Amino acid sequence: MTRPSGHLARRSFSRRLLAGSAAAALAPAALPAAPAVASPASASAASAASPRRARAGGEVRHMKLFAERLGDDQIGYGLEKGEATIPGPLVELVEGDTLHVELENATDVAVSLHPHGVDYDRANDGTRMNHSIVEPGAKRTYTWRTHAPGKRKDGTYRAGSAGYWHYHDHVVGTDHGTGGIRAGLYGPLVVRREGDPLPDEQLTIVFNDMTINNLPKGPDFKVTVNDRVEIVMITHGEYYHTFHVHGHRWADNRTGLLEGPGDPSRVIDNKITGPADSFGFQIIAGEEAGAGAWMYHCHVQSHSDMGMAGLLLVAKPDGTVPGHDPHH
Ligand SMILES: [Cu+2]
Repeated sequence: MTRPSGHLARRSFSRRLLAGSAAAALAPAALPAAPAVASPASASAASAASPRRARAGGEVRHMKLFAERLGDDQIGYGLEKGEATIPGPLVELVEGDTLHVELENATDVAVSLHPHGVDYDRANDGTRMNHSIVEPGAKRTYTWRTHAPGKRKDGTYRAGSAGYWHYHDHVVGTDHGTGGIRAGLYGPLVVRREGDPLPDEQLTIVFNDMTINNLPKGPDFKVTVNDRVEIVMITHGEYYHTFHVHGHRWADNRTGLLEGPGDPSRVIDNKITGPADSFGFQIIAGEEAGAGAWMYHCHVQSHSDMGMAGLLLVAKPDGTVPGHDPHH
């Protein structure tokens, strides 16, 4: 397992990541990685107003990713050179969209991009076996396609692409990308269905071996009470974990949202998750619990005791978090 050394260096790294994810969440329409937003409406017009909804699919999107070393044996994907993060940038599509993503390899080892959940052919598999990796200094464009649900000619039902998915390297270290995933080459991939509610804030939490987002202690995330917060939860590495967040619950289905009073989906606040699993859900921050510092953590007790825990800081509109002592 990866137990990173260099604790102090890692904390400043964490703050940089936090700033990056906050910016992405506040201005989703400004980023090529977040193309599901129909218009750059005010992101914090939360709670009382009905949520913004995902636009119709069918668009052709282009984006660029860089892979680069971050020091301390970490490697990340980023939208610009020098801006790689762990996890990598959020990629967001609507069913029916096609994404052409160019990967430029600024590292000294071959890297690749392998997605879960979307449609791709052999040339876009991101594996050495299918000759779809990127040598140091080279570029390659991967094409991912998505589709809406429908009926096959034989009358059976074909699932759509919508879901909380992820992408990762498949070649660093071994032909399974074991070294790349361990180093941080992974990120979230959200495919929405037309009309799905859009969040005000998005957080990605990755349990990777005994780290969260490759940090030895889970990062804290700050949102505002009544924000519609979307959590994308991904697991990588060697272990099984359980994901728990305090004060909030979600439905164990595609979106985490009940579709009505008769929706039979089980409502949970804890979910077992294993390597390469991913799920996501939306919550209204502090809906029943109120503003405060709400822990999220792996509920395998030894894992949380070893650092797999962080805070969902739900601030009051004035920015303060009741009961939270940031120096504790
Ligand atoms: Cu765990």
